[in-house]
Amino acid sequence: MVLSFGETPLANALLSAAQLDQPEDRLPLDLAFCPSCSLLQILETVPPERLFRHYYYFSSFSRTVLQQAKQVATRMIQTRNLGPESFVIEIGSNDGYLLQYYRRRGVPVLGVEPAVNVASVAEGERGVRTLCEFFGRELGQRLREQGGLADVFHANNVLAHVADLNGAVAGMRSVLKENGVAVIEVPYVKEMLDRCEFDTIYHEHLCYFSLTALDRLFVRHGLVIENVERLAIHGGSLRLFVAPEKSARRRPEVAALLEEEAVWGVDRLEAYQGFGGRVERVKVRLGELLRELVGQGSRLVAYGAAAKGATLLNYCGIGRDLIEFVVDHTTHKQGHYMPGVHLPIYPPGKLLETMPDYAILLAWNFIDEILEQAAEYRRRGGRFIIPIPEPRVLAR
Ligand code: DWN
Repeated sequence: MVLSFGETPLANALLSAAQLDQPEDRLPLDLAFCPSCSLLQILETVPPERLFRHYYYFSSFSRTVLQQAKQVATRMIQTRNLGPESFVIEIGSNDGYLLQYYRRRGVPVLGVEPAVNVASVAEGERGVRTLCEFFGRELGQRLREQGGLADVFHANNVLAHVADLNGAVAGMRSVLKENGVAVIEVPYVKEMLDRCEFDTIYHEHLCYFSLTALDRLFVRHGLVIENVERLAIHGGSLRLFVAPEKSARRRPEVAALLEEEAVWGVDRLEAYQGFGGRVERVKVRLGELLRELVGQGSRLVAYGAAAKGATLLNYCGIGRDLIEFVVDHTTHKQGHYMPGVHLPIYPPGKLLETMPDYAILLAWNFIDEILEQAAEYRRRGGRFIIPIPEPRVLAR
């Protein structure tokens, strides 16, 4: 055990007004390290049907995400010389935020997205053919039998959500062409530890990956990580290029990062044991800061009804005694309430309407994009509070 959050509500289980006075499920959220496979993981597996069949997270609500998606699609089209004869699959394809860029260039695509409400946006608004299913060994085999082998297979911020990791990776191997490549993005555990990003821990995220743990996972299924890149997105991520072992050509960057991980002790419990203490210090310091401001008569709100925001607010005990409401530009979230703390979610316009003194930035991973959008709020004297790694009030 590395850190226990106790029993917490599901981070994306936003509530309607009618649900506020009904009992709310809380489940154990405990972070543990496995010494045999070097995987940091939570101990509770919530059935995926419950977490992902109806989903409030739409990737296209972030310009940063869209920019990065367009960039990688353009790069893969060029470097793999993709065209009308090619085929690109994405699992966790969400609202078509990535596959739309392949489709616009005439490359046949297939999305796999279990959330019914999100898959319908991909199909309805972006014309991206989407299977509304969970991806795994069985679907991978079925797609192979149907002849749909992929030149490129994307999985962005998906693997951490998959309970049957081995089944998903076996499925990936099934649908990849022999000279195909899987491009996989995952939040990087080293960034989470170093920047104390404890709010990214919630029931959807079963695993917190290192390259070492992923290397062991892929090798088990005849896949080789041939390249790895560090990305800034989502608080620091890895982008892996994974190919069937026969065609894979491993670049030195992979060995270099594996070596770096061995140096900091990725496969030893000691590397993770200090994390809990640092999280506790952030929790105390953030509570002190917010209470001090409210004690001075300041009014506080939150910005970004992010899943990570639910972990932060609930674990730090930050509720309506300190925060009046949350603003978020995801239309599907507006009018709902944050799980556990029951903070109402309004459109960002509410900020200027009410001009609270401070806004705690729950979606800190999009700080540039959000500060730009909130320029008028800041011009009028509103100030942002950045909660991690060290709670601080942003200078005007
Ligand atoms: O892995 C996951 C990541 C990729 O996305 C999923 N498990 C769920 C989700 O996590 P999250 O909800 O913490 O993600 P975000 O994208 O960091 O949440 C940002 C929130 O802020 C969204 O609700 C949208 C909102 N937002 C906004 O109001 N204005 C975002 C931007 C960029 C903005 O300008």
